Amino acid sequence: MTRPSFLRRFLAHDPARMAIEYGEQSLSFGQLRQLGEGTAGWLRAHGVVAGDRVCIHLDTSVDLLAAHLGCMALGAIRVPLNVHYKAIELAPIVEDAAPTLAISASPACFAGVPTVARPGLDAPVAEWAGLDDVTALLFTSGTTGRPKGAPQTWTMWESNLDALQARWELAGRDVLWLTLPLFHTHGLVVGLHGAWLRGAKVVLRDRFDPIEPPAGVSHFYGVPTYYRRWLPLMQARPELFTGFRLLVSGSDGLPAEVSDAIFAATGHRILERYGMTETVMIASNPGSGERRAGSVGTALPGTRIRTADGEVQVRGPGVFGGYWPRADEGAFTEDGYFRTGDAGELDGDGYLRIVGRKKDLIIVGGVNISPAEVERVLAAVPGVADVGCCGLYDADLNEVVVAAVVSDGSVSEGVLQARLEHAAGQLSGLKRPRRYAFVAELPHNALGKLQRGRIAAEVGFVR
Ligand code: MLC
Ligand code: AMP
Repeated sequence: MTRPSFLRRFLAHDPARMAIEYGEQSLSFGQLRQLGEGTAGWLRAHGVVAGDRVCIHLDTSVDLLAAHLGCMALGAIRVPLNVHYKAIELAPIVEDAAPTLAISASPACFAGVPTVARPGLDAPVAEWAGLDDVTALLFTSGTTGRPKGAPQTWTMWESNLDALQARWELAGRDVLWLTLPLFHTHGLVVGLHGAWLRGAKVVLRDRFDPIEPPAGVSHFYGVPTYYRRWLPLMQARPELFTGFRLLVSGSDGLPAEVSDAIFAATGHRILERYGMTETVMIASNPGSGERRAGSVGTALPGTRIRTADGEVQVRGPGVFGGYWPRADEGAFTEDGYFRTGDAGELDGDGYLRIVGRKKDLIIVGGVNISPAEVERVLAAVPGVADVGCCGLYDADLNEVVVAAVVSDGSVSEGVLQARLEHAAGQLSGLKRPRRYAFVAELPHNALGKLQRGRIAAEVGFVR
């Protein structure tokens, strides 16, 4: 049986080697293996077979690890879901994922799908899966407002993580302090699976707080908001950060002033890298060598980057094969490059700078938000004639969502705002507009398409 090379390498780690520390609990690689085999037996007893999809809707916990490991051992496709999402945000994802089983404490979000609150153990499977195929289905915000499924294969992850880890000069002895959520590429793939590939220990925490790092950790990956929040402690007590060998930022641009302030306080130059759910990691600064603030570095080995009409386009072994279950015809160029929708500039040395977005996307605290999804919820509010959302600079979250609203005049602005806030309560916190502006009209082009890039300036949102 051909087992995915990633899995073979994971299973070959010394069983006695420490893999996970989570609060008082610790698990060696051998214990992870046992947990995977027993959970796979439990999944099998719940009717799951290789190739089925299983929604994992759990907070960071040993249960979440068990659910992933069980799917890995059985060869089921994991569909990790954002625990902050509310029912209307999960509905289209669950519909597309068509899972055999959901592991979630909120069965109401999974109508018609057998749902169990937590995974259990059963007679262990004897063999780990032999599929070298899709191992996870990650949903990412589509610019249309409907999330899109991006199938992830073992080979995509392995080739990409090998290239990334060589660039970062990572080793098995590293200890990663992982506080990112485990349902996005950053925490799940680069963080957790990156460590599982090379046999590194992960000290896991269920959320980031700008606190003193635990003793013995050497690596940390975060979104810019984490570094913004950590900066005051770094400035007050830089000695707490001397144990780190590498601090990485990604998922959104790290402002140069934050990077420079951290460098001045601690001597660490934060390593910036750039990636996407559809591509895993695309470009990175080096572990040693020149890290340029404001740049996301050069293409990873094996990956090709180009810019066309200012858009970053990418080809390489980490790039997925297409969305599922609905292909997006425009996702790739005719010659096979994936269109990222990010605006970038490459300099003569191949260093890439992300200078903006050509796609309608707002990134709040490292979380991608489709303005169209928010607008659809707000447009249904009685009294709204037109509505448009855009991102506005925020000194904590990098960007927040704001909404410009045209009233139909049937109620006062005060009543309309209260209705809008109530409706936005159907969405998870980061999607809810921070401000509303009532305007006479919104910018549309000749074809009637909303010009979101012009909203902030036209409605007088001050950056
Ligand atoms: C928090 N909320 C979220 C959320 N995190 N909503 C959607 N998605 C998330 N990930 C909501 C909560 O439910 C809550 O809503 C409100 O926001 C405030 O919650 P909080 O926990 O108090 O928020 P805060 O501490 O401010 O959290 C913000 C944050 C966190 C930035 C610390 O969002 C975070 O850890 N972000 C990291 C995201 C990430 O991993 N991105 C990687 C994407 S992969 P309510 O209803 O209770 O008010 C990618 C590819 C790549 O981009 O290159 O890496
Ligand atoms: P996601 O779809 O959640 O995987 O997010 C991918 C998007 O995050 C990219 O298309 C970029 O817009 C953004 N992104 C990721 N890393 C960076 C970075 N280092 N700098 C700027 N934007 C980034």
